[in-house]
Amino acid sequence: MKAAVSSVIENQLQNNEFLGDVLEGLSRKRKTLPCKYLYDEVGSRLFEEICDSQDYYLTRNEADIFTTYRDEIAQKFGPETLLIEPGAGNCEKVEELLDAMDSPRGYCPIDISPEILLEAEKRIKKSLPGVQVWSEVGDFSQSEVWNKLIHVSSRKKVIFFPGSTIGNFEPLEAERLLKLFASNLAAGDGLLIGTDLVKDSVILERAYNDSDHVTERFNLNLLQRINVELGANFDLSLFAHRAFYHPLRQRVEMHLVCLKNHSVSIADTCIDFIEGETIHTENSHKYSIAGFKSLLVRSGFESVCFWQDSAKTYVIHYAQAI
Ligand code: AVJ
Repeated sequence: MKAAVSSVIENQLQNNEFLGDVLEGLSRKRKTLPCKYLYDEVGSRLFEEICDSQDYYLTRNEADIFTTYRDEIAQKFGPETLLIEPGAGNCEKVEELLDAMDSPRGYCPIDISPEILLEAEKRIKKSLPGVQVWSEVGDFSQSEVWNKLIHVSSRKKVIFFPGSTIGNFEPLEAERLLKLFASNLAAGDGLLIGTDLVKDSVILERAYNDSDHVTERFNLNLLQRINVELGANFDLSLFAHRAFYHPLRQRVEMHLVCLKNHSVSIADTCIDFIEGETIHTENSHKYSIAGFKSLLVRSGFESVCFWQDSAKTYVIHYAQAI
């Protein structure tokens, strides 16, 4: 009974934060919504579908790197290393790596979706029964969830941050996040991080406008989520998915374009939308190798080495906390 009551309260607190963030973002002159809210249960599953799509090369090419260099990567870690994965999602990428590691101390996935974490934990315990798993539900960009992990002792820690998730953060935010990672590591602990390379805009734009329109559904699901969880009345047919590369900012921007003047009510607030204006829903920053190395250095790491796929579209960096 007690547990049920406290989970109801927890849900309300989370919804209040969600509502606050949504209203704040939509009351700006240039409307925006935090991209972390794209990844509810439906959104996380749609994102998995994006990763499987032909046009979205990132996941496939990153996986190539892990398949080719897993032993070399695991050797950099050494034995008895604890692997921590912020934003782990379905934890699919880690199995190969854990398998290649010499007596891993364990695995700590962190994610905001408890359903996805639970499923992944079950799968890992089955396929790698020797590996201890400690899952934490929470927002990895906040220090609270990291404090919960402090009790897990280890010889060495490596933070595993694949998938170009760092690209979601604007450069200063990325630096803040990497500093938060560094603050949870001792000198010599590692960071294994994937970044998408700057490249031809045609290839980039195709990756975020896939021909099966999964990215479109993923983007629009954010409005559906606001309808369901916050009782809003967004008409999804009045918004269109738009994603384009911005060369100066070195990022793909994802927006929802309003197709007709109208207003939407969310809780007790009415928000006006004008034809042609957009809600900015996500950024995916692209980095050169040198550009990312200098971000690592600014954030308290020293770059050790990096690996690339055969088509040189994508990079995995290994760095050490100083
Ligand atoms: C999960 C942030 C790496 O930016 O490429 C994919 C998310 N959004 N298609 C990315 C995403 C639309 C993805 N990241």
